[in-house]
Amino acid sequence: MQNPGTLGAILFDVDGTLAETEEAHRRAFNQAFHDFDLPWSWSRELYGRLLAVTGGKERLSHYVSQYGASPALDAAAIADLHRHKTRLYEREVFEGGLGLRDGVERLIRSAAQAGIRVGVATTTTKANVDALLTATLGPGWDRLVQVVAAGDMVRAKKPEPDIYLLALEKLGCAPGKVIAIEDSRNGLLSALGAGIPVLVTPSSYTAGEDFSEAVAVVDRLGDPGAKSRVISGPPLEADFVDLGYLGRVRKAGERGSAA
Ligand code: XBP
Ligand code: MG
Repeated sequence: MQNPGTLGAILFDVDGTLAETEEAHRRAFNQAFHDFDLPWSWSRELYGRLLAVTGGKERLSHYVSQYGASPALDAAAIADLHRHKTRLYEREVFEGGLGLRDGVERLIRSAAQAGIRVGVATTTTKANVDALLTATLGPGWDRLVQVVAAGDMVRAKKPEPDIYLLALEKLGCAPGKVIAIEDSRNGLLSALGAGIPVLVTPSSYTAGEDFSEAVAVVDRLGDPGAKSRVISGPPLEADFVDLGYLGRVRKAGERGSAA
């Protein structure tokens, strides 16, 4: 194994980072609107704008209050609608439509072998994390991903730091020993707010966002045969992101925060 430095843990964001999930979320929202007889439909373009608000229930409330969507559902009706959306999303994930992005499974498995802990820190609902990880890594996924900080476990979602602070508490790890892997500016700000250096792998909805505070930005984590390209940050020694690279990014983040 390459030297990961003093890397204690890796925290992955879920939507857009573990997998390209947002089109499945959008389909589930639209199917839920149809099933609840709501005259709403979110296009890809509109959904891209709505993603500025993290969390499905918060996104629905924002749509009602800021876009004048009618009927003006109250919080209880939004919670009902969102529960149905979650069931639809889980079903789609279990039916097998989604795979992990390049390099995710490789990094998770090599971290387990190296004794580096792995967790997720996400605004999405916990049930969605269970579904995605069961469908992709199998029912024993919790031996590989030991910590889940998700959705309503905290009061304020990304870009606030709360979900990363909770993940750190569950890991029992200092922020300087951890690296976060994120795909969005909201996620980047959330991890930085908790003192964690960040590697960004932009996703289909977030390419083009401002990641200037990230220690590194790569187009993908990559795999043998799926070369990763560094957009900013330390150069890669291999063709793809490995534990050695994550260790160097964490160290560079330490120097950056001391500067
Ligand atoms: C991205 C999100 C989530 C999903 C929807 O989360 O903002 O809200 O779009 O999930 P992350 P829910 O990138 O932090 O994983 O409807 O379950 O909230
Ligand atoms: Mg994300």
